Amino acid sequence: MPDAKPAASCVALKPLSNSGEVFTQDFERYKFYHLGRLHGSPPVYTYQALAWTLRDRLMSDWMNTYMVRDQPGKRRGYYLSLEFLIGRALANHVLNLGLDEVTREALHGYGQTLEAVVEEEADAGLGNGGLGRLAACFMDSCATLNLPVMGYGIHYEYGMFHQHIENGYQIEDPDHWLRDGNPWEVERPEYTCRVPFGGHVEHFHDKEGIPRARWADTNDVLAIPFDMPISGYRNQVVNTLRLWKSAATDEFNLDEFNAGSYTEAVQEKNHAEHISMVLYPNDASESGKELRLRQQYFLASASLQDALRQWISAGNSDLSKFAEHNVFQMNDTHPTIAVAELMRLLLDEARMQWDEAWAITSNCMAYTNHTLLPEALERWPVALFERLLPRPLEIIYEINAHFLREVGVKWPGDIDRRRRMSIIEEGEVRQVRMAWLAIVGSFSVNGVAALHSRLLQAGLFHDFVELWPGKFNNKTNGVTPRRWVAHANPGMSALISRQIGEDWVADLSQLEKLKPLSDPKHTEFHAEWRAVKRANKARLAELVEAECGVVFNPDALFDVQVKRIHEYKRQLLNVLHVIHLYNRINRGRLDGWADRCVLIGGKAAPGYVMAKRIIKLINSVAEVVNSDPDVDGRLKVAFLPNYRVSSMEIIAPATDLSEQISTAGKEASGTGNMKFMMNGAITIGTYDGANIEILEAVGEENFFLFGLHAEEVEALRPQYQPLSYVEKDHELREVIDLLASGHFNLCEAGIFDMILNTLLSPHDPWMVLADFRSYVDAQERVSQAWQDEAGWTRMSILNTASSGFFSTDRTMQEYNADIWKLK
Ligand code: 26Q
Repeated sequence: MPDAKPAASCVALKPLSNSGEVFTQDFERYKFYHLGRLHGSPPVYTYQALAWTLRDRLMSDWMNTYMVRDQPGKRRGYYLSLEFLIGRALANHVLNLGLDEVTREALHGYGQTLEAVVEEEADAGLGNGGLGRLAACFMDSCATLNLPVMGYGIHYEYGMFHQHIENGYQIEDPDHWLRDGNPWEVERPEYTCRVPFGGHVEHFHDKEGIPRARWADTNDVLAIPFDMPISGYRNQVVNTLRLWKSAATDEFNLDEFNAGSYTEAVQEKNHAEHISMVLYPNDASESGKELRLRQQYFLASASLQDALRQWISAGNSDLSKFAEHNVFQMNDTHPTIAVAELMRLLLDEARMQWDEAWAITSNCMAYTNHTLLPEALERWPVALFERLLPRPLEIIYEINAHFLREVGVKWPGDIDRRRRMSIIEEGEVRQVRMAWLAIVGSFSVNGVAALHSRLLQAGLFHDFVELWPGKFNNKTNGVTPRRWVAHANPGMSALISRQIGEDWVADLSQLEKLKPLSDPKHTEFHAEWRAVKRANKARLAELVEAECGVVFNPDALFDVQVKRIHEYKRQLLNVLHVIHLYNRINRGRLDGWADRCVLIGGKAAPGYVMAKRIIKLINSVAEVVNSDPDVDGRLKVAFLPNYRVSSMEIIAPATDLSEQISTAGKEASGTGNMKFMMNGAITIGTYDGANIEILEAVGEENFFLFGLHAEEVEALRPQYQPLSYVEKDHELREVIDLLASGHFNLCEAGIFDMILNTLLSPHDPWMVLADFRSYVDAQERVSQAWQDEAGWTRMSILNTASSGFFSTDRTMQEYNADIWKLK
């Protein structure tokens, strides 16, 4: 395939005019002359015309950024991820380009607001949760910091499913986010790659007598790239997120075709197109699914081929220098087949020798781990690998043989250690341990918060730390302040900018300057801070009423837990507290009461029965509480359906209390916790993940800490007796009794037995009841603190002011300083 000429020789593209007049003209040309829509047409066409108008304005910066990057000898980074949870793009580009006024002006003539038009864009939900959203925040910060980083992912036809609630139960609907087209993406068929699958391996000696392998009779799939622009904040940088779509080759199976089996021959085409059809909606490893392994290899192979092509097309001839100029950051183990794939490309295609290929591979791969749960560590059956990826499997065996030799030299005769560290797990079903492959093949391995990295190094990865202590490091997560403050919270942003100027948007540490204003003597600032929060709460209340039919009072405490539904995240603990509050109302124990609106949202993996039942419980409790006249507005409970990026943009700015209540040692980091903090919410949380760093940044007096610490959890586990807490604590007993009485499931007997049984089981891995008392006490401190308006406002301001560390700008600077070393 002919390559586009190295862009270095091109002339810089001239930017289009951003004058109001030209912008409006262009917008009208798209709306009327391109889309053929008149006044009064559905608003989605206004969105499309506006998106095209903006994309044109990104194009010159995009091309120019590309040209600057595409020079020989420049070092580049690639972020490999099966997920990019981007959300909407329009308002983000408007903010980054500084085109707010111009955009509003263009819309004004048509009686439409930017706020309304923005709602027409579908969320690009190409991710499950934290890990996928982190990748999107990283891309944003890399562009803002002018770091030459390209994202590689999959162009899923269907993103994260839509969730709706029927009779309290989660129902999943497909998310066809591309239905109305995607105005941002640019298809680049000229960079199509071929990805091999199946077949078998033939061994031979080449002309120099060197043993070589040929992967033969493969069923190839085409990978077609779709590029999404990633704009930096007001810096003329536009990076690229390249998403691969699978397609069949035009080579029909001729035998079948000639035998008259036209449909069978075409079926293969179908098979190929399935690879990029749908995102797997699990946020924990669900091993053994063939299509998922296909997706992983598809992404790894296409991206590496593309990076090698870029390297050569930029004018570099000597592959031996590849690792000096290229680095791949692997987002969890999902793309780590890349280690074997780069070896294959260097050995079989570039005809390198093993040692040289290994030196390159192991010097340009880096791996980020996002979980401590051993059951979530990816393992693939060797038999599946053998059938799908016979050549990469051979290479993995070879990598393992070299590696185990090294282990043998360091610990001669230590058979048990060899068994533990082997990339191949022996047993009834032999399996490839993807995390071990990632560690062995990478020069850097990091966790995502201080505690998480420490626990990884002391536990799961300990053998490897002993072998290569220098490889392991921590990179505490962050979130982008552009989306999560500047865009999501315009009221607070304007207030902050009036006090300290606008520079905080690209340098969040400047929020520190707000600290003096937290003193209640700044009555005016305090009042404005509260007014902004009040308005944001009114906006969320509208959403909750529209979506759930529940009326929230903006003057009550907004107590929010939004995240994937998972037992370790302990939405159940939250529900137990709600039931406890309900009991207090019914028994008239209203001393020190604070009115609360409890909002819970999140998706359950479709196959995760317990998570789905927890959703049902939340809805059932909400129904009972909200319809009980004795509650009389003191307590409201709602489950917000279809929680996604765009809902968090409304939720975070409106939250008073951020629920981060995982069993200590189980949440690797959390990132929702950071979005809430930036927006002035106060955290009620366990000593887990990045909560710890949040607490250290803001101070213990501005954080509601409760619960066992990670070491205490593990020490208690062998003798955990949940019934003993029920016996000792009459308020807990009241809660359990009410739940067991069937009060919340009068028409559906027994549906919550599975929940009661795990809560009361000594084997409950999440030890919910162990933290009940401590949680309820912390919630009581919350209620007291809420009633001191000035004190609460002070805490709120201090949370925002202390959140600078949690910008992904800082995270990306650390990745770059310690791992990537890009200019
Ligand atoms: C694996 C195999 C097959 C199918 C699905 C998966 C899969 C998909 C997604 C496994 C895990 C995930 C996502 C994990 C995740 O989101 N982890 C979160 O990462 C955040 C960013 O680092 C952390 O803040 C959270 O603590 C962590 O739970």
